[in-house]
Amino acid sequence: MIPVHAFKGRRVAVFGLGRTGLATIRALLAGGAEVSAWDDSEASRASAEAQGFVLDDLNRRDWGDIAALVLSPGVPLTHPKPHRMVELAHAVGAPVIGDIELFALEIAAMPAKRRPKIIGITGTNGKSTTTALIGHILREAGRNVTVAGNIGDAVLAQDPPRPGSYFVLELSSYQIDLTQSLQCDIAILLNISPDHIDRHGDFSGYFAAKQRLFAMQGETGVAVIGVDDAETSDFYSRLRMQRPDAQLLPISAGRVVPHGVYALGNQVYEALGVAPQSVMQLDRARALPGRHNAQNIAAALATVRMLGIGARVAADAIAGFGGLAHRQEQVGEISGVRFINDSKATNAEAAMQALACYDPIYWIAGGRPKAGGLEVLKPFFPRIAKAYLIGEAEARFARELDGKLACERCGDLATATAAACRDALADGRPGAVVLLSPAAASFDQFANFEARGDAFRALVSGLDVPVADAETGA
Ligand code: UMA
Repeated sequence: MIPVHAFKGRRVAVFGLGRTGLATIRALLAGGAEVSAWDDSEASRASAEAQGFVLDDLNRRDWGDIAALVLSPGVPLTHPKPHRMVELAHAVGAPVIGDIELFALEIAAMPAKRRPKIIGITGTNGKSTTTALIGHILREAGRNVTVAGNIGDAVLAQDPPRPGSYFVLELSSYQIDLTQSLQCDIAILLNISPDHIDRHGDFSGYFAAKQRLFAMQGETGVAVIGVDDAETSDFYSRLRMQRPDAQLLPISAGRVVPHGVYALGNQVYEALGVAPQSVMQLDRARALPGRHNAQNIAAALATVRMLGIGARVAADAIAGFGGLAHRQEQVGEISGVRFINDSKATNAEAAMQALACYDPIYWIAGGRPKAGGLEVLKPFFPRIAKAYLIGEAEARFARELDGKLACERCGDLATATAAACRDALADGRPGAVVLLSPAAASFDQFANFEARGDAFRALVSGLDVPVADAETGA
């Protein structure tokens, strides 16, 4: 845990008792602050109390002695409307901040030579993969690395930074909204498309949150920016004008970008001050297929090259990266048929990324359907040998796919996995994958997307395939 000393001797309100809130309470107490903590949910409060935390109903207490409110990122700050806690804090003039800000304050108070290097990654898609990939490359290069943030582990729950260490932080727009002074040595914006609009009011509010990561950077900070969207490309141009002396690196997954890193065809090139040079072949990165991953690779490569990692070391580390669980994660192979767990794809746009990567596909889809349907997936239908439908979405998906794709209504994941495996082995087509990329939420049959992916992994490892089938693919 990283003790936070900024509020030593003062009282801080902590609201939200999930991963962020509990780590924050521990860090503040260790740094000598007093804490009043609360949560709307009775279950969260009971769980915190069972772990020994002493709570204080922030709805009922006098806020006169509260020096700051630390809000968990999932609690509305401004939209659809500010949470009552935010209004209570505003009424007494207490700043509303997040755990990343507490981390930033702690780092800023350290002597310069003890400070870790901070790499902050944001964007709509690919944040977790890029964060994990940068962490992996740095580790492979022998650096001391901590990976934390939106990827799943609260930053304040990590071991304190050691001199010469690296903190690689995935930062959501919610977290950036609650951060005022984080100076990233390298800040990365991968891409932007409408997301979380409910929490930011509109697209410009959402994009503004992402841009603040760069506004907070010091003069020496490096910016790595994906220029494949019109909006991020404009942002890059504006930043270049505002900070003419700063190191700005454009990255692209499809076109040449001078002074940047880009993927073209099967190659990744860097043009960092000298003539462009090919750094690696994309198909070496087996766990990172597809154009979206080419963007993640380019961003990671640009970042680690700025940190002095050799091109060959970086390329070898990327090739050896195992990928993240539940995101196009290979969980088995039987007679050349690969089984891919993409349970994180809870909507059609996310499933599209995986469908673009394989051919032929035995596609397991369904769960609790979301608005929008499967229309955007139409260009990929020719790659799909057959769809195996499950969950609450079964009837709706079957109607949508009727006449366009061969479909089997399977009800549950176990039935779908067995049926898809049976057909893929029987067809024996080269390159075949059984792909769980549900294009729907998991909550109808599982606790969350992780539980659904874990169930798929277990089903694949327990597949009862007759030896003759497995050997001949017959
Ligand atoms: N709560 C209230 N009132 C509210 C809302 C929430 O009391 O109005 C309470 C809940 O009852 C619960 C607690 O707040 O007890 C949960 O807080 P939280 O939602 O902020 O969750 P944490 O466990 O602290 O996890 C957060 C991030 N969650 C969100 O941003 C929603 C995690 O990102 C992150 O991994 C973690 O901090 C560690 O940094 C998850 C996420 O879904 C993966 N992120 C979104 C995304 O990626 O799309 C942004």
